[in-house]
Amino acid sequence: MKMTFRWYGEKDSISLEYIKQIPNMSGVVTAVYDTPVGEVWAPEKIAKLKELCDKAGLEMEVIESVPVHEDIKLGKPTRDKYIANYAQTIRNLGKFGVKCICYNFMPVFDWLRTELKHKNADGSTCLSYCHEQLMKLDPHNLHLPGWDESYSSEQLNGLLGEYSSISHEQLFENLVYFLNGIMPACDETGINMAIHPDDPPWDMFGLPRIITGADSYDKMIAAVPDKHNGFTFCTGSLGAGRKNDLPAMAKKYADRIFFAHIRQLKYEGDVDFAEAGHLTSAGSLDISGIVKALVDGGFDGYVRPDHGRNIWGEDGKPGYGLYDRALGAAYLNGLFEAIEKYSK
Ligand code: DNO
Repeated sequence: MKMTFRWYGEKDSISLEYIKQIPNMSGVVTAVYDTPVGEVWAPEKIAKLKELCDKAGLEMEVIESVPVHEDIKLGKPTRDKYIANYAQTIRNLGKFGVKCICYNFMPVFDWLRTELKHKNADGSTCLSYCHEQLMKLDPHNLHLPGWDESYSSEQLNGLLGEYSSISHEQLFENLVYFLNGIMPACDETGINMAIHPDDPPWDMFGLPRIITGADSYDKMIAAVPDKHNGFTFCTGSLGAGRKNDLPAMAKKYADRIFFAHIRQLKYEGDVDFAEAGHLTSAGSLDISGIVKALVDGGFDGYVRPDHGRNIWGEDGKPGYGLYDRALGAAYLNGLFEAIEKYSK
């Protein structure tokens, strides 16, 4: 496994120097943030990012995310142009040593939470989700910091209307069409495509969501068996779905899991949750069991600590401060080291 850390580019308040100081950090997970969704990422922009990483002694082998244009998800006639652009971006990234691309296929919205600074008893804050509160939000006017893309209310209105006729089956077919269109670029460059699960893994505001658990994984592999078609195993996203058996999934799909986002949740009732520190004892997910299952399954991909709390007075980007993610990385390093060494 290679331990990595998400870095939001030069605008990130956390420097590459600090990231490099976290023990065992092999590289960063980053993206070109100033190219509109659907356009080709220019080699010069990728080169600049890579140069910054090189200078800091960090690899840039994972990109999160290359966002997928809504026309592709909607299956519009313009999708072929956007798929060709996506394939070109893959080829451009391949020239700079990128090995894995994380993306998602969630219509319109990326991850959804109802509170970004939920106060914990110990004074720390975290992200949380309350379904009842979510139902009160206006999908026509939503924006969360940390989303790679967000739309004006006018665009949102148009998109929500367009999706009203898209079923789960149709959305899945559009995903397969997209993957078939980009697999040749992956075969050429060796880049692995790692789809991020829907977060949380259920339909939102009537929009279909299709990457929600083991069934979705089976369907995806059956539809596109190419070895470059795989997963970002996000424990927090999948774990919000109470029916998902994460250690079983980690073991079963270990060879298709190219990237693991490992984080903890604390269940509240049957649907709601708050995020928590990474330790197994801090929440409802069996983090050590998941790591053991990955190791047992022969997992050989990238790992990053995922959302952390804001602790020690840090006022970081929600989920993406330095301290708690660094603690998460340290904990995960320890788990992997111990399990790899003693449980074989
Ligand atoms: C949130 C992240 C997601 C993720 C995208 C991948 O913190 O896990 O925004 O980057 O869904 O495309």
